[in-house]
Amino acid sequence: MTSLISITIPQELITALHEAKHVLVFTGAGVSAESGISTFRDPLTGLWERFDPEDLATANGFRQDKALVWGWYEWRRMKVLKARPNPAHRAIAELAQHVPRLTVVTQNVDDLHERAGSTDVLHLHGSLHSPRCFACARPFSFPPGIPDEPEGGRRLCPPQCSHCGGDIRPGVVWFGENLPEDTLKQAFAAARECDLLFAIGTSGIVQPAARIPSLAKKAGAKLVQVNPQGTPLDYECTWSLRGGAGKIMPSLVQMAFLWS
Ligand code: BJW
Ligand code: ZN
Repeated sequence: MTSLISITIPQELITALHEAKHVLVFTGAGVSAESGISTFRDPLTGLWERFDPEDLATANGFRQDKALVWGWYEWRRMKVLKARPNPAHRAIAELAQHVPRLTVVTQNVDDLHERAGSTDVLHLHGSLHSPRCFACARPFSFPPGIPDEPEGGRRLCPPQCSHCGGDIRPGVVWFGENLPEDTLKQAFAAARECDLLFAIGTSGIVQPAARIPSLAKKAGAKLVQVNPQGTPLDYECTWSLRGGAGKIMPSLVQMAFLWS
């Protein structure tokens, strides 16, 4: 855990955390921002400020220019392989040790939650580390090591499937594609069952993942948002904690469980 930081956490939230039977932690790109991984929509630094999602994050974009898309994802995979979990990822893993049940549902395609010690993480938008064949969907294994890609990526032909010769695609969910059915079902079930939901570092606008906080609220859960900026979730949250997740989450866990 990091050193003690003075952040105001409402006592009612600490009480809700002590009483919670099932905590759902719903994360987005902002939880990895302090590990040096870019978010998508932050002004100036977000990926969609510099890159066009139509070209890079759709199946059509891949069909039109496979080398552009593959090279971009290899650059992003390299960034993640070089990154380390930050205090927010570690505090979430720690929190799981103190509550009866905790489910992590992430929209992120990195593995920083797992590397911080969280288990059974539900990845709604797939993973940079699980590529598969674009034609026959068989999984592909990356060779060991960290690719060395220039900033923004370079054109790079995707590898070929050893079974059918098809092109290998990134294992992420692009716009217009369905989310992994079983994972989505489990995430929606957790939303209906939890009594406290943390929405951490997400703009909360990409569907169907964005339904998760409101599903939880409708089922009676209290919602907490951790984000330096306002989002549409502000209107649904019981508590909105403004600031970076890497400061707020460790403080919260310390106050709730490590000081008593
Ligand atoms: C911090 C911080 C710190 C910063 N601490 N916080 C019109 C209306 C409604 C829906 C649609 C529509 N048009 C199209 C759709 C559907 C579409 C959609 O929702 N689009 C919206 C943009 C409108 N959804 C889909 O297409 C989904 N599929 C689907 O619906 O299938 C059915 C269908 C079939 C056929 C046709 C149409 C539909 C699939 C969505 C897949 C999303 N994929 C991406 C890319 C993944 C691969 C990759 O990584 O490249 O997933 S897009 C991108 O957004 C990525 C993220 O997971 C996702 C969510 O973003 P996230 O995590 O919230 O990041 P940001 O950047 O938005 O926010 C970061 C936040 O962190 C900010 O609030 C910061 O303030 C905060 N922050 N620093 C805490 N230190
Ligand atoms: Zn194949």
